[in-house]
Amino acid sequence: MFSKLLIANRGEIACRIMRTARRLGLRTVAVYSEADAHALHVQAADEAYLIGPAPAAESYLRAQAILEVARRAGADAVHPGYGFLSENADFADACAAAGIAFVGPPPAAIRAMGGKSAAKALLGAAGVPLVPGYHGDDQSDTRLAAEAAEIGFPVLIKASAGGGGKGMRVVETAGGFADALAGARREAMAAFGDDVVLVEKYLTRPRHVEIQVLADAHGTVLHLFERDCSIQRRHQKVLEEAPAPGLDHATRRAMGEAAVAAAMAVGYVNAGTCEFLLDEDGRFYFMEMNTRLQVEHAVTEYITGLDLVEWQLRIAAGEPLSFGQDRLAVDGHAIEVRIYAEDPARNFLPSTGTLRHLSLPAEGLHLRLDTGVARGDAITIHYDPMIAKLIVWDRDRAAAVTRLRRALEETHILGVASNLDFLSAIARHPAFAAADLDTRFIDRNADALLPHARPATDEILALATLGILADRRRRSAEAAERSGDPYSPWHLASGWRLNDEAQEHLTFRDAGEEVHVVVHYRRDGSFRLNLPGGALTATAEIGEDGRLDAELDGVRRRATVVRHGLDLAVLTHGGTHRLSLIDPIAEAEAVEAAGGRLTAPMPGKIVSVLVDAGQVVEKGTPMIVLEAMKMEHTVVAPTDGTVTAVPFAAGEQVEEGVELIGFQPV
Ligand code: MV4
Repeated sequence: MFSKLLIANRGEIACRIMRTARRLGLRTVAVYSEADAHALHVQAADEAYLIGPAPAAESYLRAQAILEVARRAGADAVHPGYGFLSENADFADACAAAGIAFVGPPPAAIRAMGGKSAAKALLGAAGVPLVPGYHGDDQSDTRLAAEAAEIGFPVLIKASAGGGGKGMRVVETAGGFADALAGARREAMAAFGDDVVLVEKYLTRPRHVEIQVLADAHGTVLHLFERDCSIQRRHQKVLEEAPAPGLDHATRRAMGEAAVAAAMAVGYVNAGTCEFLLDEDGRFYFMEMNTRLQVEHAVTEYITGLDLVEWQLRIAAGEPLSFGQDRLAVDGHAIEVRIYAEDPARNFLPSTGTLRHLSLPAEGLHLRLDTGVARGDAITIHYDPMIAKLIVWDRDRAAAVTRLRRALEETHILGVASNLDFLSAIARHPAFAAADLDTRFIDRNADALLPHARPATDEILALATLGILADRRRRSAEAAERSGDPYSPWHLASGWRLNDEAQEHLTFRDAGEEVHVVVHYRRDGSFRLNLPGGALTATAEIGEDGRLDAELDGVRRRATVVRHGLDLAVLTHGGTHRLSLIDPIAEAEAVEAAGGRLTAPMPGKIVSVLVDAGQVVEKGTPMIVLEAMKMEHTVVAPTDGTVTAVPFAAGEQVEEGVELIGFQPV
């Protein structure tokens, strides 16, 4: 076995590989870009080496720089993970030339599987079932048109060098073939510099079912059963599961044997995946082979009990597999979802920002989290916006689906947009529960899965309001503690007013509309909330982490209410609802953040002071509560900055235009 492993990757896969490497007693070497200087994978490694600026082409794709680190560190093996250099045969060759083991397949196998046409020609000869079609060298228009007519419409034109759907064209009739061929060639040339195409019978409702193979260097080739990855969006996998629901034993065995035959035909060694299309009639067809460990390998690990990275390392170190096909069996059901920083409401645009809030469910026998980020980390444009993979396992699919739903309810992310609500909608959808799967699942159920700007319910509005009130009360109590005069009535965030019933008007912007909530403060510390749909009596307490414990007309409710500036997020088991506070003070010209002057826009009385001079505050931190126009207004920090002066105490009158708080933006 190796003694020191360099992981030529980042994020969750690097952390995951290091976890196994450490367990096997290997020392680990990380490489990182400037953007990843504080990343988890750098912290997790025994040694870490900077290899360049953030762009992958200047860091994680720099084969020579990585090999130089391997030499300097004295690594005897390199694991490429997935993506980056993982299917780069030249890099695998360079490792071998440097006397460093490449934890992956032989370069010849990578090259053989690199092009669809050559792969299909090779595997077809080995008896692997292929979609009826043409993948020959004669690329003339007439030959391709004739082959399409022979296959029968609809046909699919695919780029041989392609992947991820680029250069694909569905052709319904002979009349459309010439234009579609020209378009597919143009796109293939632009994307891959290669416009060789193949033509296949178009399967209208296939499932994507792939087989994990594991082959050692001594001629043993096994399959570790299948994964169903049909739930994809624009050829990006969203949810994967093992085993494939409803796959009968005969098909499982036949598909596994086909994958083993494919691996043998290319002299495969190490972990790899054969992708198949499973048609509605139960027939399956080879699509392509991935010569690397896949993102979704964890579901296979769960149902087989194997650590695939461990066996990758052992195989690369020359060890034989210590078990045969007969020792492998499917145990239970596992489902993985990929949590991405992308915004479903903006057509899944990648979302960049800082992970201000990242709460993930507890791991255990039934739940695994592979992540490479922590709260406070930045999600940038430089790399794929993966936040974490959440994997659940149970004895059968129904139980696993239940666990998935619960786990997603307990996952909360703020600071970047995420696809969490989209994943929850899939997990809760009846078609998913019924395993009504095919590669058009998302398209078919888009209306139920994709977000619509749903207005907040009265309950959500109440929770948002109570989050604000309880947080203010908490901060006032802390200020009272600090003031040395804890019993001053001015530290009560009770909305108390002289000769007037204590009340406050809050206006929210929700789903594009203004919504009003009137708060009546009650002497017993409870609140009466007038909401759009009616009134209710409520009490609430909130912790520093935003966890709210509320009672609405006697019914207990838990939520997390997180605020940044005027933006609020109410996180409940039903998902995350975002809305923002419209505060006349915060929105009026009163807050002159540019000059750092926070002045009173009108005469008023200081109700409570929530910060101290010298305190460093984040944007949005409530700093002072002013009563004006018979309403309370909270002045918040307009940017990150430092409180430089607190000229007034609770209870004091202030004239229009006086500076309420000395504030120095960062
Ligand atoms: C197909 C197909 C239907 N019929 N081939 C998508 C990209 C590449 N992996 C191959 N793909 C497909 N090939 C024939 N003859 C449908 C797809 C396809 C697909 C396949 C698997 C998972 C998701 C998909 C989404 C769209 C289309």
